[in-house]
Amino acid sequence: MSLTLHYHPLSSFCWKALVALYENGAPFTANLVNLADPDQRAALLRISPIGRFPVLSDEVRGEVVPESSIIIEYLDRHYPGRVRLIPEDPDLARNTRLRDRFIDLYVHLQTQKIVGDRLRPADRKDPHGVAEARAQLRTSYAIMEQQVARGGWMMGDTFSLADCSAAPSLFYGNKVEPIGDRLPHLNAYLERLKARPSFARVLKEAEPYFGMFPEA
Ligand SMILES: N[C@@H](CCC(=O)N[C@@H](CS)C(=O)NCC(=O)O)C(=O)O
Repeated sequence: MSLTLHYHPLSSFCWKALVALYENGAPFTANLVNLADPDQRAALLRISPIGRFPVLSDEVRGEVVPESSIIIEYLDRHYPGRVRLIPEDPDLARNTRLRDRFIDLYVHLQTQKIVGDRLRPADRKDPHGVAEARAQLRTSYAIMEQQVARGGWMMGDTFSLADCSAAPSLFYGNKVEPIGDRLPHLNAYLERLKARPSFARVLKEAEPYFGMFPEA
């Protein structure tokens, strides 16, 4: 098989790539990387020196593709499948990428900050950074509430890159900073994402690992 996704089933950025792969339908091999294992970490570092996942390797084209958004761009261009995740129209494509950036920077990374803080030793916590991340999440949720008020997907009727980003970001975001009852459109959007077969599959596959998630 040409494509291999190096990933971990609890990693939110890996979920984003997995949603895209399941939407797209391209066959791939999943290589679960345990970063706590020095050999597996070293193997990941050899193909991607930043040492983060997801990373997609493509034997046929001789490419190694890091970064979840870039993996989705790559799939859409070189392995276009059932669902196109980046619109053909250049302006719509730009706006889809803009939403993806917004979600990664202002939801996904803020959530990662809060989760990461839970893993720090008791004397190395960053309460100020966590408070900032929570405030950013609240602001981002309010903006997204407007963006999804009309129903459907992030860019309208068509599922896209922006929904691949939103699914893991909102799922984990809601765990660490609950969306709450005052944002009904965003809650409904998260429920639609969870019911989408690609993301439902990702969640199902992650279930055995949920015990590893650091609760507060
Ligand atoms: N910007 C990257 C972020 C990737 C990332 O932060 N991945 C996390 C898992 S969700 C990771 O590899 N963490 C391992 C570590 O920090 O050692 C992307 O979009 O793929």
